[in-house]
Amino acid sequence: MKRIIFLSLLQFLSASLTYSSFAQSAMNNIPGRKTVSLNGRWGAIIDLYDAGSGKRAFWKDLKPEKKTDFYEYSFENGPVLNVPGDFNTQLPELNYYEGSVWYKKNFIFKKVPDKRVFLYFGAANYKTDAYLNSQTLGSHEGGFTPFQFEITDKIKDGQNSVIVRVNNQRLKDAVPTIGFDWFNYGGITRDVDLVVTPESYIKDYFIQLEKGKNNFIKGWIKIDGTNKNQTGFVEIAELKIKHKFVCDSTGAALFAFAAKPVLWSPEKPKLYDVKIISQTDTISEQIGFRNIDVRGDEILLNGRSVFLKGVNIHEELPERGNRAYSKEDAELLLGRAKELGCNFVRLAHYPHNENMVRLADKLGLMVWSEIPVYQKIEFQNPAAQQRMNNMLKEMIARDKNRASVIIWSISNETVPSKERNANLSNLAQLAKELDSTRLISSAMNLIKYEKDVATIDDSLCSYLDVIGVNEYYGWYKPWPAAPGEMIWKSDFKKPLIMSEFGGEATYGNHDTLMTASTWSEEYQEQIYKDQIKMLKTIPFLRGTCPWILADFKSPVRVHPVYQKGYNRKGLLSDKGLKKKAWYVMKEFYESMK
Ligand code: GCB
Repeated sequence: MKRIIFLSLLQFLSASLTYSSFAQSAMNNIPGRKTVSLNGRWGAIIDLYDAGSGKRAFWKDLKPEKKTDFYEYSFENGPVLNVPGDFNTQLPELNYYEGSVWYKKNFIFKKVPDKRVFLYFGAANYKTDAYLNSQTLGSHEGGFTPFQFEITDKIKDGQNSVIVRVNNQRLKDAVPTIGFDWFNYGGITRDVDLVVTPESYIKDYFIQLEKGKNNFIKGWIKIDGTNKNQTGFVEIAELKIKHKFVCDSTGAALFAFAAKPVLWSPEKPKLYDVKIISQTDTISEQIGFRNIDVRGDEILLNGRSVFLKGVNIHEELPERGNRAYSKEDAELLLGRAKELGCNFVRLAHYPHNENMVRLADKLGLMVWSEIPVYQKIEFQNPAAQQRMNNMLKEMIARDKNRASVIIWSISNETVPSKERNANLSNLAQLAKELDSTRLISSAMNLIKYEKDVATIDDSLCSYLDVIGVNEYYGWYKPWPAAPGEMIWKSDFKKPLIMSEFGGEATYGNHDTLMTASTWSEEYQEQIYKDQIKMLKTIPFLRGTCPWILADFKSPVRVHPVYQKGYNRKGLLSDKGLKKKAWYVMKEFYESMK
């Protein structure tokens, strides 16, 4: 066992290294570190034709000096954008924009001897090139995970300037690829921080109960810097624990000790102050301890069978119609999930901002976290493969200490092929190597029908711990049989989560004709009633996630009367108002108490 964990640790660390050809893999627990926020107002240049990337080199930020000098750009006196925040909803001319935007921020910094400084981005969609004081820092690809650049040698005492180009063009070989059913919000969508650390700092750590044991804590830490051979302690004062660790020459240490924490659960989301103390650094945060496992077709939380009462959520605020990013946004979104009676949320279809999972820890909401391996990914393309792997690593690296996160999802509705199967089995394997404590899942939609029998039919399921199925009976697909009479079969003997179901309704549209074409709340309500009738008959069903909490922007939804650029499958409208189906789902969850 020890060998397996240690191998995984080494694999994890070497994996992080290969990735550093661009940005570095990011340190974890930013809220627990000494930071200087670079959020706020940034000067911007909208660069549709990418003029600034070539000879004109906007990142040099040149100013005319001689009489004959002129430059056809300036970060001063132009548009200003708020960071964090998608750029599309900040300026009318950026509404449907997909291209490059340059950002610039000046800041004053006081250097501290022997400290290292990092420039940390919570996320920027999709491709980022970063520069400090006209020097190249590096690039990052992927819209939903954090990354960092070390700037210790580049940052100056006094005035500094950071310039970033973010490009949100959809690309065939990207992850996600060109087509997806959500709004392609671009820009620096999450926090930007300067992080100041000791020369040798605790870059990363993982701490959780040993799988299957509720009284034994295990983990590892990783120190980065020149002083790697350190000793230190894991301290959980409330449990009277101060456990010593000794790092090896690579800065890695494994630890394990007996402990009897109150277990984290939706009913009692107990969190402990956990402190990691090395000779040169100390970091702390609140962490919950719980065990998540499967036994046959059951999902076990702390050894007891649970049913996941979930809802799908996009990272978009219905009330404001923009990318969500803040603690307050997380409170609004997860508050609605709690109000619906949920103990579980599926954060679709990409890792959401860190406030969401940190709040889920506090609220006792279990989380399904997913990478944007969505539908028609170019699985045969090695570049796309590398992107998927990086995203998985970055998602797990950031959130592995969140008790709320119980499922890593590796994909959504991909089409089986030799390449897909090979890639997804590799991803499942990688996820297990990086984190052996959680469950692996994926949402798929391959079902074989024979009269009233629906059989789960995707070989992908053999790599998963939990099967996710998206089905839209009553909307995209007529009911194969009367809802209460359908028979679900699976050869996999694994738990099933109905990861998507539902239909569209425009808030306030009423009609008793019960036809889909009028987008009525009544028709959507009936879909939910029928779904619940069917769901109740599935013996191996262990969770439900209606699609979706709220109507969300999607440029593929172009019906001029009913959709107007929104996917209308929300239980809430685009203004957060409750549709009839909301009450059906809420009643279902309440009946399960
Ligand atoms: C799906 C997708 C989801 C879509 C949804 C829909 O199967 O997973 O991203 O938004 O259906 O509304 O069609």
